[in-house]
Amino acid sequence: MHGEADTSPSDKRTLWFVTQNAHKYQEARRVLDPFGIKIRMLDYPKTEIQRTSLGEIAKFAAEEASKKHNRTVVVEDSGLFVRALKGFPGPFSSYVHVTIGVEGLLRLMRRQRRREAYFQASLALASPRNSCVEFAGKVNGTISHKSAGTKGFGFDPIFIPKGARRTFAQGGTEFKDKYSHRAIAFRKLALWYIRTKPETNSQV
Ligand code: ITT
Repeated sequence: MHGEADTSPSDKRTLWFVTQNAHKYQEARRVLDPFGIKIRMLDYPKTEIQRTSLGEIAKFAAEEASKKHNRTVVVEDSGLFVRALKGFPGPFSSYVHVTIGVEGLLRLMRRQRRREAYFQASLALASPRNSCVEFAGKVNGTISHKSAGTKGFGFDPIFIPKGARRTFAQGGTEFKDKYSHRAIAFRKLALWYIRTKPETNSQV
């Protein structure tokens, strides 16, 4: 599963999601589809400034990418914030996943009885002419004691959303879309988009 072919910037009826993470893209697409909003993947590395605020990281990257590609783009920055680790890995989640991974995080949590954590997603929608619009989504939950499940990506095998008994990786797509930080943020974007652009699929 990889990025769809890039097309010309003159494709004005599309929101372009700048991401190299095909899972993120598929999740966004599933949420936006019922709203009739078309999204495509722009498989290009976003610039990640060193900040602790996911919103600031997403905004900077979106504004830069919209100018560079001369089109309306969406950027998402997300992360897992673990209470017992004082919010770690937070904005460093991608790096931590690639380095110590799920098992490494479980090791850091070995003696912790308090296992609360949350995922957050910050979205920034930018176009070359208009100012940036931001949306956020958050899901509270706990870190499991063992990795469980094979679906999804990243820290899905160790995150149990509040009110559920399964990890995101055990639950699969419908379960993920019901609870996830990303689904919440993209639903907010969709409602804004429809309200602001009654004729969906028109350019932002
Ligand atoms: P792009 O920057 O190309 O969009 P990325 O995966 O590097 O892709 P981020 O920089 O926003 O995206 O990193 C967020 C990391 O947080 C991600 O790589 C996962 O390790 C973790 N993460 C975020 N959302 C997640 C989710 O829904 N399920 C599991 N892990 C998630």
